[in-house]
Amino acid sequence: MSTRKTYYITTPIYYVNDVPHIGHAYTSLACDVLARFRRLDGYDVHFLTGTDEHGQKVAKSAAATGMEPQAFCDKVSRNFRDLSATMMYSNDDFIRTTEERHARASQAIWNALSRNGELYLGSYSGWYSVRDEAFYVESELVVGPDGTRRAASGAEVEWVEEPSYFFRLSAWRDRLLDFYARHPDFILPESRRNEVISFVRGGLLDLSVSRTSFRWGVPVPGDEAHVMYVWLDALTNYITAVGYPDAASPQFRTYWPADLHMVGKDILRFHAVYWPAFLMAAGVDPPKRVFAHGWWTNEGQKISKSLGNIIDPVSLVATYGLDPVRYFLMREVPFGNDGDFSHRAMVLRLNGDLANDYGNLVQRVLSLVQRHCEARVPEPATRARADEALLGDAHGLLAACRDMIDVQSLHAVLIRLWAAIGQANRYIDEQAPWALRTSDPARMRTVLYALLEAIRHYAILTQPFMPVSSGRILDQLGVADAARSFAMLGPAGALVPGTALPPPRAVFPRFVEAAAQPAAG
Ligand code: ME8
Repeated sequence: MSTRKTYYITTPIYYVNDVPHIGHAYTSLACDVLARFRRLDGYDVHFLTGTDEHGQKVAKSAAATGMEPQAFCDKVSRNFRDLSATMMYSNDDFIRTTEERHARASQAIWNALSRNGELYLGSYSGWYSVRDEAFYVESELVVGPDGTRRAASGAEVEWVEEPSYFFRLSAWRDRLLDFYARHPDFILPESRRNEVISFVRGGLLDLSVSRTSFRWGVPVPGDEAHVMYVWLDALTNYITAVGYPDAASPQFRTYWPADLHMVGKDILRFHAVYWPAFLMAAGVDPPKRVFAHGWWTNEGQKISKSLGNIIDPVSLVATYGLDPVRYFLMREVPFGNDGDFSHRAMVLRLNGDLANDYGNLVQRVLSLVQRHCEARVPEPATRARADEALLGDAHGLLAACRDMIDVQSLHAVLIRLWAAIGQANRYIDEQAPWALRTSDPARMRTVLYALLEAIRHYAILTQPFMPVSSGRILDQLGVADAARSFAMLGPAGALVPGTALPPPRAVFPRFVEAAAQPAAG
C-alpha cells in the first residue's frame, strides 16, 4: 500500500450511444487537470474514465445500426479511448461496463444489497425515459402543447409495466440527510448541494433496480429473467476499477473511498443520492465528494444531435491546437456554471491571454537572454525591492492554487496565474532591461534572472492545464524533466546561472482568421 497521499478521481462513464462531443471532453479535461495537478504535487493519483455500455438506450442504438450490441459497444467505446489520446488525458485506467471484472463487481454489490435486506421483488408500473435511463413519477413530467409528456430534461417518456426488484431507498432519507450534514462539502457547488438536500427532504420512493423487458445488462444473480438497472450497474464502475468486491485488495484499500466523482449537473441525483445510499446499504464507504459542473451551449444554443450543432473536440483541436482548447475550456467559464462556446470567445482568449500575455512575456525574456547574456541563464546580483515583489508573488502561487484546486475552482487558478503573468509584464516594462545593457549590465542580468525564475514558476504551474506548451517553455528554460514537479518551486529548483539555453521559439502563435475567399465572378 502506498504511503503517499492518494487521490482517486473519476469521470462519468459515457454512454456509447453517441460520438464524444465537447461536453464529454470538458468533464474529462477537468479531471485531467486535477489529476495532473495532484501528481505534480506528490500525490499517488488514480484517474479513471470509461464507457457505460448496458441498458435500453445502448441496445436501441445498436439495433438501429443493425450491429450486435457488443460489436457496437466495441466500436463506439473506441472513440472515447481515442479522445483520451487526442486530448492528452492522463487517465490510469479505462473501464468498460461490458468487461468481466465489472459483471463480477456488479453482481457482488447486488448480493450485498440482497443479503442486507435492501431489495425486494415487486412490479414497476410507471414512466421511464430511455434517453435519461430514469424512472419518473407523474408530477415530475411536463405535458407539452402536443399532449406528449416529457421529463424536465426534455426527454420523451414511455409507460412501463414489468416485474422488478426494488431497492428500499425510501428508508434512506434520514440517513442521507444526516450524511450530508456530517459532510458539508460532499456535494459542490453549494447551490447544487442545496438542491439535492431539498429533493431528499421531500421524501424518497423505493427505486426500481432491475428490468425484465430487454436483455442487454448484467444478469441479476439468482434470477436471470432480470437484468440490473443500468444506473446501479454503471455507478458500480467506480469500485470495480479499484478491485471490488475484493475489499482487502491493496488497490481498494489505497484508493477507496474516491476523493472526487466529477459529473455534469444532469446526473447529480444519481451520484449524490442513489450512489451513497447503494454503498452504505451494501456496507461500503461512500465517496468523499461529488462535484457537478455546468452545461455548455454552442453559440447560445443547446448542443444536440437533432440541432446538428455538436462540437467535435477533434476538429476543435485541429483548428486551434490542443493547449489553447484546454485553456479556453478551463478559463472561459467559472467552473460549476453553464457556459457558451463561440469561435469569437475562443480567438480572444487565444490571442489575448495566450499569445499576448503569456507567449510574449516568455518570448521577450528569452530573446533578451539569448542576445545579451550569451544564451545562458544570467548571474543575478543583489535583488532590489521590485525583484523581491515579483519573486515573492511567484513563490506564493502554489499555496494559492492548491486552495483553489481543493474546491475544484479551476478557472480561479488560471485567473490567479494570469494575475502573476500581468505583474511580470508590468515589471519588464518598468525595469526595461533592454535599456540597461550598457548603462548597468549587472542590473540587467538581475532583472532577467528574476524574470526567468518567475516564468519557471508559471510554466510549472500551467503544466496541468497546458502540458505541451508548458513543457516547451520549460525546455527553453533548460529545466530538466525531473525538476518540473511542484516540489521544485521556490528556491529548491532555482535556475542555475551559466546554464546554456536553446534559441527561443514562440510557444503560442496568434490565431489568424483564414482570409475570406474572393467572390467568384
Ligand atoms: O449520463 N456540457 O453518460 P452521458 C457539459 N452514462 N457537459 C456535458 C454536456 C454539455 N453540453 N453534455 C454531456 C451518462 N456532458 C451516464 C453516466 S456515470 C456512472 C454514468 C458530460 O454519455 C457531463 O459530464 O450522457 C454529463 O454528466 C455527461 O457528459 C453525460 O454523459
